[in-house]
Amino acid sequence: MRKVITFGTFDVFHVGHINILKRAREQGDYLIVGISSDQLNINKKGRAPIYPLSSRMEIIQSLRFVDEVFVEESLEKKREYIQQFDADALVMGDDWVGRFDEFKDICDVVYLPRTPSISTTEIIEVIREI
Ligand code: C2G
Repeated sequence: MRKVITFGTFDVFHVGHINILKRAREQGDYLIVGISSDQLNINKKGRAPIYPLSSRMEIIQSLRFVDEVFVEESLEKKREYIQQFDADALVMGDDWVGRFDEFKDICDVVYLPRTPSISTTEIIEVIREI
């Protein structure tokens, strides 16, 4: 069985998230998703997520092409998570291209094209202007 791991905040869930998770699952037989903790999102983006971790986890865990979810506490722990879950491939959107090449010694590293014209940041901005 080929295990795939991916990471993200998946805040204000949208079709771009669906697309990356579906395609990540197609890279193998079992998809594990590391979901950024609220504090990690504050560190990464300078603000708390709109949806708390528990809601983001519930949404992702409910998808038929996701097999397992866990909390991503730190960006620095990727190697540890890949090994802990025995992942054969790490999949990320191509906004992260090159950033995880250091893990090619323990698994395949695959960057998939992002879905154009949609992002959580843009959704928040549109709502703000209403
Ligand atoms: N994504 C996508 N298309 C979009 C928006 C997002 O393919 N239009 C992908 C991103 O490339 C990423 C995943 O969806 O692979 C999750 O995106 P975010 O929630 O924005 O994740 P991020 O906060 O960048 O966290 O350790 C890595 C980080 O935790 C990734």
